[in-house]
Amino acid sequence: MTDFSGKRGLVVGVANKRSIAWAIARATASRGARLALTYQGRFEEHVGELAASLDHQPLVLPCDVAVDADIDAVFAKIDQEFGGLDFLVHGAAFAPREELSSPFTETSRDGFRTALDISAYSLIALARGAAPLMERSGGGSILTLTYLGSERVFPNYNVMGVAKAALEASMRYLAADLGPRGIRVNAISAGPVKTLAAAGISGFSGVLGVYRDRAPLRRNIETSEVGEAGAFLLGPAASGITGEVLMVDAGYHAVGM
Ligand code: NAD
Ligand code: 0WE
Repeated sequence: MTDFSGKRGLVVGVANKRSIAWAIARATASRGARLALTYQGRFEEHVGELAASLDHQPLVLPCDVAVDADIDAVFAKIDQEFGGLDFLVHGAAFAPREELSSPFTETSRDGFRTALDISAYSLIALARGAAPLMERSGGGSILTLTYLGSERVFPNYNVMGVAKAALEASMRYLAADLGPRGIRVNAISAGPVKTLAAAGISGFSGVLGVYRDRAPLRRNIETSEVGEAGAFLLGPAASGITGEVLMVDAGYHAVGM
């Protein structure tokens, strides 16, 4: 089992205990990592309570990933408190609600901009902030969360599918750019999980049911399984892996019918 003692990580995208980013935070913190958790304004209380439940008390910082000054402040604080950074988990995604229920052809310019800004560009901005701290620490590992809707059409996933395609391409370009500095960049493509982000999707139980019926493992995944795979990609066992999308979806992606 990977040891994260002495490792410092930043986790972006925890809203509550069901968040996939929280599962990755737990998997690394339970192996000794010291964490900084960021929250989006309205989740301050929830994230503060979760943070208090970890072994090593994490830094808890506000960060709206659409705001460059927020991102700058996060890395300034991490530099000051940790003096470096070993890993980054990116789990922020958002598209305006109406974009996930209207016909795709009705995607608005503003909805497209928001979805791509929050869900894809934010990885680039966070990687840029993290890179100098990681380089100073002798390298690092960056992990983002994606979904199969980047490659295949799922009803109503719409502009989020486009944003995830941009996110995965950004992940590969970052891997190429940061690899020479010892920084790896990867993604986990998770199967559907009933998180807060999913609760806002009408027909989500239907998606869970289709996966349960058709996935090779004949079940849905647990967030803890994404946590374990995340700890693998973030840790030394994955030292030769970068620019990769690891499917953690009970095998659903492999099936044609
Ligand atoms: P979640 O709601 O727990 O997490 C989404 C996070 O995005 C929240 O913490 C929210 O605060 C954050 N966020 C949104 N806008 C933000 C902003 N402007 N600034 C900062 N943070 C912002 O849901 P989740 O399912 O754990 O989602 C985490 C990631 O996993 C997302 O990238 C999502 O696309 C991906 N994913 C989810 C599923 C699923 O079925 N739940 C499947 C595959 C991939
Ligand atoms: O990435 C996601 C969903 C992300 C998301 C969710 C919301 C709901 C609330 C982004 N923006 C918003 N905006 C809101 O207002 N997933 C991978 C989960 C998901 O969403 C689907 C899925 C799956 C899986 C939508 C349709 C079909 C499948």
